[in-house]
Amino acid sequence: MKSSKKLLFFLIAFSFANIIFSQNEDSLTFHKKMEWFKDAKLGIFIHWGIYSVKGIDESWSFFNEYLSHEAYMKQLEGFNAIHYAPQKWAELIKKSGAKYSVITSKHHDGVALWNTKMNDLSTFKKTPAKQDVLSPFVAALKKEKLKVGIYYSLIDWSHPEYPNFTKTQKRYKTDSIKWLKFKQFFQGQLSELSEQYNPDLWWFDGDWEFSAEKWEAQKVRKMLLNKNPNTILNSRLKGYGDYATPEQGLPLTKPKSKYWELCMTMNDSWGYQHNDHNYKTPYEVIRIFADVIGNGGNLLLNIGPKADGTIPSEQIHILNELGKWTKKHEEAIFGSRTGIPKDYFLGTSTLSKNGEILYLFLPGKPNGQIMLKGIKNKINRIRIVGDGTKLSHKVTLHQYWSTKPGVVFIDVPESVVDEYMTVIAVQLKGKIDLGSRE
Ligand code: FHN
Repeated sequence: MKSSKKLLFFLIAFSFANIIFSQNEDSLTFHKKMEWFKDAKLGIFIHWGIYSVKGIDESWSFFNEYLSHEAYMKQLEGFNAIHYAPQKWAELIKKSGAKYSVITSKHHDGVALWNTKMNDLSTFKKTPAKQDVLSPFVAALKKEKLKVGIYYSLIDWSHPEYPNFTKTQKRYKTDSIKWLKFKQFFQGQLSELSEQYNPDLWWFDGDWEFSAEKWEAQKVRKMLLNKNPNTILNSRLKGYGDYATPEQGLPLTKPKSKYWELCMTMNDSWGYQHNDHNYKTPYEVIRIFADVIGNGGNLLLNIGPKADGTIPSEQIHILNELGKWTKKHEEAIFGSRTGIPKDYFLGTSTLSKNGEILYLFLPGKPNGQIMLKGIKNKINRIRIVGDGTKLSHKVTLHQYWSTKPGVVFIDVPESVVDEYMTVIAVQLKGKIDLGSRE
């Protein structure tokens, strides 16, 4: 082959390899960045703002014109945070087993919880709290070695240069000057948050009101990743995010996105609402949490502190009960991976990262033997997680001449059952090998 042809061949081969390598390197870098999030399984969401003063819907109450914007903003006068104890919050979150927390830095009402220099609408400048309540909480999370998530609403229905105001009133339809000024404002706030807090995770909200182009979503992503290439962005940046964020609804099947997080309230409200007593029980929260991790997701469980900075006792109770259960069963939860299809075990399951331990989640009081099908591996041991008790089992419907794996029946004595959810560890010989579904 002539040398010119050799050179051309080499250049084409090199550039092709480079694209593949860089793409692989991009995807390798991306999945490495997501590793802590994939392992974390549990985060605590915090909706804290002036809406806790009256105990009304965050931002939506004036957008939906249940009360005037003026009446809504009067709540600024009641936000005093006199009992705010960020270190105690962080310790409570850590005790729940959560590995990260996401706090509202600014909701759609435009009230910043940090001392933003971009405008005067903040807890620091406009409330009796007279403090930047964000910074001490971020510091407390870092002290507890928890990952920091910052929630930021792209929508700002209070901002004079934001087009939308309430469901029937718009400030303007099209005004390039005003929109340019608003973009400079919100991107300036993001830059402040990025510089001051360098969060591990950005939880955008409100992207639905405009297009990716209008939000300059690609530029925003680039700006944040330039500051910290390892930071993670949720899906609510119009397609420029890293993971899916189903909300207030349990996905019936495993979401398509490799990384996903269900955000959920403990009662029916994001912020503190004294009239909302419809709390999920610890059992219901644990049951939902197990279902989420069995499908490879994270649960972002929300709390809504009061205007004085105290966390409602019902919410503390749920966090404490959840913490007892996650502590006991941590090996089956944190760092686990998606479980096996329901054809093989009719319930929630997870797998250890190396695939050699199958965890079966048994809600409430198991009724009789547990049945497991289609596992080709030899079973070395079956035990109760968090207690070590060995369980007896039998393999039946397995002929020596057949390649069909048998059916495993596991005895679960009453004495080892957990008050919320019992977890069984099935230790396999080698990485799990599922027989065919036929
Ligand atoms: O409009 C908000 C709502 O107030 C709340 O903050 C939730 C939390 O995920 N996000 C938006 C609705 O999807």
